Amino acid sequence: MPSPSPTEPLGPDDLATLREIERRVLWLAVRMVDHANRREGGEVKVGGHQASCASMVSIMTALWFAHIGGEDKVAVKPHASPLYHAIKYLTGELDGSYLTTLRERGGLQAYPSRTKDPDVADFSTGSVGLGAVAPLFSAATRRFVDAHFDERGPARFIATVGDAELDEGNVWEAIADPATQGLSNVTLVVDLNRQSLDRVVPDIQAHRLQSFFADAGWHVTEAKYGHKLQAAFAEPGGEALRERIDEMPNEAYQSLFAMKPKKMRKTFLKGGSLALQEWAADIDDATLADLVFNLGGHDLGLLVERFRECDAVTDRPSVVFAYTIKGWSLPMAGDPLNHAALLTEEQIDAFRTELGLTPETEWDRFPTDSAAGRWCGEVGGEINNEPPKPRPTLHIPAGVARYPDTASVSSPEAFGRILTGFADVPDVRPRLVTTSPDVSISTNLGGIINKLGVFSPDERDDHGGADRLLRWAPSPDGHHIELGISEMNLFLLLGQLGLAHEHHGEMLVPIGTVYDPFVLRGLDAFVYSLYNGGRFIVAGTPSGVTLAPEGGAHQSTITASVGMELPGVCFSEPAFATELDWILCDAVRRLHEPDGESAYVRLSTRPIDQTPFSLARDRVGADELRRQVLAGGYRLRDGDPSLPQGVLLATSGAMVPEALAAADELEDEGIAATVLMVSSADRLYRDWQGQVRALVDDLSLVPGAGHLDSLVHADERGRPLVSVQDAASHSLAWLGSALGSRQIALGVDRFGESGRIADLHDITGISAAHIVNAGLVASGS
Ligand SMILES: Cc1ncc(C[n+]2csc(CCOP(=O)(O)OP(=O)(O)O)c2C)c(N)n1
Ligand SMILES: [Mg+2]
Repeated sequence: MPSPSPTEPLGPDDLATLREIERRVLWLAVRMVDHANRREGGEVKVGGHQASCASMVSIMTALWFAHIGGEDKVAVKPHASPLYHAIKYLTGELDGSYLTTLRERGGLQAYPSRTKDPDVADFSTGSVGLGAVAPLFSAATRRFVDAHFDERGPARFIATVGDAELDEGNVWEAIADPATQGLSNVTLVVDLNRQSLDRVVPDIQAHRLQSFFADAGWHVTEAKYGHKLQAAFAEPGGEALRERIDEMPNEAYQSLFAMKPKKMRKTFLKGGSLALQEWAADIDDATLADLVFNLGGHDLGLLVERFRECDAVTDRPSVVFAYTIKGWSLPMAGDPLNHAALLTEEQIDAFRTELGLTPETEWDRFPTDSAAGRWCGEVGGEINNEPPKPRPTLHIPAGVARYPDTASVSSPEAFGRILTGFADVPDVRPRLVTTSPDVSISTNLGGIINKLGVFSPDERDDHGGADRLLRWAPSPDGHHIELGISEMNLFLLLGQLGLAHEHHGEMLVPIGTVYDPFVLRGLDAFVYSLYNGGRFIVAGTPSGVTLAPEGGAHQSTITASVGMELPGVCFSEPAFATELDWILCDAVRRLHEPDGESAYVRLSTRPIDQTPFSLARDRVGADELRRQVLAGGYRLRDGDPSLPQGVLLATSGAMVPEALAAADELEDEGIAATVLMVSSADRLYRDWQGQVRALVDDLSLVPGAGHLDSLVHADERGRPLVSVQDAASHSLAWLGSALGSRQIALGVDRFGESGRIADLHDITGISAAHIVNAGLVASGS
């Protein structure tokens, strides 16, 4: 903070300057939204949230201009993004030309975006509840980085949160998790305006929310009554005023804002105690209104006091419940339907005039020689805006584990072995961090946990029995962060671990595991973390109906499509140990590359005979096979070239045995069957799409041949195709289009149930017999 120092109380002059800045921040934010909605040529409503901005303007002014600095990181409430840009503009960190580009192509994004806004937000926000806890996971990441690398300077992690965001369960999952305990550098500031999108929340039960935080071990404080109200309470008879305000239902209190002072007085006093009437007798209407509306969330001095109080707490995170007014100080204040309301042109003119601005000066910064201008300049200089240094280049071998060529191995088993192999790679070991929502052992993290240990900020005892195979003695040296059963927490943590380089200056290699069906349980956090630019690896294990006895609740089907369709992550579904090894080593390498991305591997507990893979390697050589695996596919079995008729079978992951068995049977019927192994449908699809899109963009280009094409020999071209995957049939159903072949797509398009593998393959139509029949139908036999 520039002036005064963090320990000095704010004097009257400071507060006056801060109030001037607060008013200008609100003006710029409101005018930005107003301008966006009055731009020429708009074909749809542009939108924006002036009331949500007004609600939070005091909190954000107090934070930026009198509290944060240096390395601090803040998540901004989604609908307050114009305030953020207004602040960045006033401090000189954003060029003025952007102010008229809100919600426009190449301009300021509707909601704070790390990756697309020019004044890079620390955290993207938009899906309510996620930004609310992202700083908590960033602080957990900082704690890990500090424990494993040189300790960096202090940093505070702050979330500014709409009160309705606390309806989202992920907030409570996050604060309850042991992995987020004790993070005293975290402060969550709740903008308690008792309004959400559609309504005044009838009974916000702030006290219940506060006790949730307190029960989770947080320091809880309030900015409820402003200094004026507090002074009034202390006067003789003032207690009656407090009683009246406290007892009023939210809706009744909110309705006062729309009233003229005289009517407000009448309504407020009606139903109040005799003592209240007596106390109010000497107070004029305007003063009474000023008092009744003097909430702590708009008292800059009080807010700063609360933030400092939170800083002084050294053993747990803090939350400030700041009582605010949605639409504060604007004509729409407190209106239940103000969420998307916009000021009229006349109201904008009046606001501009109130600030002494004109249409010519309305976008100006403060003069640099004014108190407000100096303060803004100092804040801009104080905040660390350095771009992060490039990620370090990690030297990763092609593979880190070896398997007997003919053994039967499941992909999760291989996964466990490969992870322990990473612990021997010098560039990976110090940066490796594994995490799992209470499924570490069943997802094969036991080996790496034994090798590198469990992380905790302090040394803890291993309470396991002496005969336990697993070493579980948490310490600051450990590399595994165990979470409670919350897939939202898993993906939020992975996302923040995957931003360690940008937020904390040290790159990590985060690897998470989750039962594949429950990827969907954390999907919004998965999307969020990718949208933020986080880089991490996640294994969905085990997956599919091949997990036969476990039944429908644990059998994933649509996750393969989800993995393929999500941007920012490369999805793979390998079957063989070495195939997975190459893919994971490549995935770690892709984490640091400038155009890199995250990775998602879908695994199956079914042991798979490795012989076909060894044969493929012998046919084309290890280097070439690896190139093909990483390009998305390879030939696992060649069809008999002497047969006149043939089909192509394409498969992924655990369906290899059925595909190979069906191929043998089809050849017995006189139909040549080539088996294409799709190691990454995502890579193959992107490659094909890339070719097609380039042509669509530029008709003069000569069509190229993609990797998929290169897998099909000249004499096989045009042959019908049968795809089969232990996942929704749709996920590979595009292959026929890409190859120009007729296709029958087999897959799991219903919920599963318990049984043996053969039963489940039979029930869902993906058995070898189904593949054979599909081959016969496709080839017209
Ligand atoms: C996950 C999600 N669900 C729904 C929405 C739509 N939405 C946008 S704002 C809002 C209410 C926000 O209320 P609050 O957080 O209290 O913010 P404020 O009152 O300050 O505007 C909702 C439901 C969203 N952005 N994200
Ligand atoms: Mg609200």
